[in-house]
Amino acid sequence: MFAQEANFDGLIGPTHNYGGLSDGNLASARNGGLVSSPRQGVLEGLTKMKRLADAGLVQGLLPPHERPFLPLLRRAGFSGSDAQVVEAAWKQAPGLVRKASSASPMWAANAATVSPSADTADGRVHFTPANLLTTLHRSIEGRQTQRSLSWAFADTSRFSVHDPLPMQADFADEGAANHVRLCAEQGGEGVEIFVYGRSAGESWAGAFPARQTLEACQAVARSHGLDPKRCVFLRQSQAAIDAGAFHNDVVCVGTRTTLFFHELAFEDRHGALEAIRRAANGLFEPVFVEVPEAEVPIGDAITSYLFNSQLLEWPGEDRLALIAPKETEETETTRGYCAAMVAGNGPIGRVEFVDVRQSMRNGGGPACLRLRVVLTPEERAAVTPAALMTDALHDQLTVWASKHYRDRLSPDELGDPALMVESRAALDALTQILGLGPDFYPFQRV
Ligand code: SUG
Repeated sequence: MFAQEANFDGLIGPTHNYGGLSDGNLASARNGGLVSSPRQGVLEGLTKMKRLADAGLVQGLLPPHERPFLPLLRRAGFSGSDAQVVEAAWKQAPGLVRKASSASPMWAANAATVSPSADTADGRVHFTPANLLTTLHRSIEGRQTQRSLSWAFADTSRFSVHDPLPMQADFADEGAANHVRLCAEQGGEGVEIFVYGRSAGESWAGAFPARQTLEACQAVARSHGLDPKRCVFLRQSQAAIDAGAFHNDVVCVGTRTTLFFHELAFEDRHGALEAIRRAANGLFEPVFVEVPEAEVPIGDAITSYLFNSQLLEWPGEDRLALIAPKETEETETTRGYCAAMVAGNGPIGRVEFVDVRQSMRNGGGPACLRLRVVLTPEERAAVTPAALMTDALHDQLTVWASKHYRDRLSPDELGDPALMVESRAALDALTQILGLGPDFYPFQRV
């Protein structure tokens, strides 16, 4: 059966800021406190989406979430009108307001783990929204993400949107950022690679948190109805996590038969590659493009985000294209590596650099911003049309963002109730543009 990969990008929300919220994410820590530009951020995202859509790729989007997230502040004991809640919380617990205000749902690679219909027992596309429980600011995403996915993939005869896994550390789950699918053809059966940092109950001595457990991966694989012999569970190396690879997609990306990864990505490198080969047996021969530490030190891989790129089958090109962040071009070792790689005759034939700096400063590259969903033509036709990018939607959203988004936002301004009012106006207008319905956001339900 023919199928094609679609990319659903998280539309960057009006409160995009640098809160310094993510332990183990070096960019987030380094840039905490900087002044952001929510408007520039959303426009960078829209430009990337348009670039892919213009090339003939299937491009979709997922709406931003409501921020500040008042239910969190109310649950923490703040009461009164919404403005009073924000004001009181800002006085007594400004850190909590910052966490309730992050635009982190933009990183759609963490929205869910997705299994295409060719891999699942019931022949539907399965989605498990990530619970993101390791960080408080992201732990509030799962339910709204489930709503977004149920909006975009509403046809339950073709799509199955699960509940997030239980909110307990044994089931820590960060979604597709720790998942790679390899296949001979997108529409054929594939090998699903799940990467975890720790096991449930294991004592963890790492410098930074391991955000994904083996048990979460296994639960997702089981509930998606995957064939156990086509699943691979790999342990991420502690060295990678300690160096700042808080998700596997900071050191690894794969498309079709190609796995592009850093030498230090996996704990047992040899065993990992052997396990992938075994799972692919009878389907395809995996092509491993391993980047040696001697050529690109892991520190450079992480600052440049070389691997946090979109590895795409580009219409009209016979080799894969790597859509990498500008920072990869600006880092000497990764620029050199890319130049040599495309000059060779390996599976990656072109590298294109895109500007997603607003997101990059929080540790989110081109690959973080998108959720990959492999769809047959029938499944694609069943996607809610407003979730798919068109020229008209791009133009409409550009005007919308220019009207509703601030050009500058400092983390010191997050306690301003006017920001909440502006953000809600933006989301109300977006609700109209995308036809999200009368009760998509919590503030619309009261
Ligand atoms: O979870 N940053 C995100 C970046 C997510 C990147 N996604 C993937 N690798 N797929 C995170 O650490 C920082 C927010 C702040 O500090 O304001 C943040 O949440």
